[in-house]
Amino acid sequence: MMLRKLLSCVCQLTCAASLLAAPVIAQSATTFKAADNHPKGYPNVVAVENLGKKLEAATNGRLTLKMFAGGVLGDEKTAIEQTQIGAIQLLRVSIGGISPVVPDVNVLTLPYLFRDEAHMHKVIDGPVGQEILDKITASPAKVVALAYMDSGSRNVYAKKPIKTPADLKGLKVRMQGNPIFIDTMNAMGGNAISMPFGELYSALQTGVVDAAENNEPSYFTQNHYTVANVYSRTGHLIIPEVLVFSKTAWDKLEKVDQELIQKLAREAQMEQRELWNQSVADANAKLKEKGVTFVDVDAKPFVEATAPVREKHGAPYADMIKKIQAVQ
Ligand code: BDP
Repeated sequence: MMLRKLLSCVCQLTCAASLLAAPVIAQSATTFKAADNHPKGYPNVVAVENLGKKLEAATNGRLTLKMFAGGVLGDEKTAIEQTQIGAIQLLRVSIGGISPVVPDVNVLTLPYLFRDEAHMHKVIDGPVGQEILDKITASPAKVVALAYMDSGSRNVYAKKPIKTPADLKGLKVRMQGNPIFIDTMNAMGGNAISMPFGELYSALQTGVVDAAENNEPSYFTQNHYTVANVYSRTGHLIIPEVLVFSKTAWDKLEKVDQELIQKLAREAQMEQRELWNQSVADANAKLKEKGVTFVDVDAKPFVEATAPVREKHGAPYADMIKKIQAVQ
């Protein structure tokens, strides 16, 4: 009798202890580090922050996200390396930045590949876009590709209008570090120089480069318009961006959490599109106010000049290019 009482007492204590322990485990929160080289308020940053808020709400604070904006965790190359080793968990990066580690995405970095931005949206929102995300995930790059973000069209900016390839003659033009972009600018008539985004403002200011190219929100938020005030709409590159998760961290997550993050990332892709459109309109208006000159360009001579780049670098992706072109 005594023994039975003693046993039941021990059992009650153990049960009580495990009940006490349970909430402690459930409460142990995980905070993911998110990185972006754009500043707070930029559409991509806002969309990822909102993803974080939804994640926190859906998991009652068990999974949270801390955004490190403005490139504080390093330039894109460094941030990718940090994501690969798991020091950063969620990274928004240009396809131009990730292509050196995942050659398959180079298909999206070819000049004048998309007919226009609407074509690019159809591709990234549909099965071809998903196929490319899956290729990134299946590659040895150690990242899980979750979603795309819009980055509009890239146009050349300099101290003078660029209407034809001859206008680029002798100009040193900063490009992202990718052989396709270097070949593209050289074919367009300029002298391409690659350097990290964060170094570009002072390079323009000191004359290390004469020109660069980017979308309107980047041109505006980085203050590049103050040192190169003519924006010529060459539209040579329409390259989306990707949201990737560190594979090391991903593999440690429960399936249900992976599915939740995946779903929220797709929502972020759609939310960013709205924010992006607004941000392009705002940047255009503010740049006009600041006295920037916008130049409309007939792209035909640039399209023709870059044909050898599409032929050379597009050869390994002939099938994918056909699929992209077939998207209406
Ligand atoms: C911007 C991209 C950013 C790139 C930058 C660049 O959003 O990720 O780092 O261009 O030119 O449009 O490097």
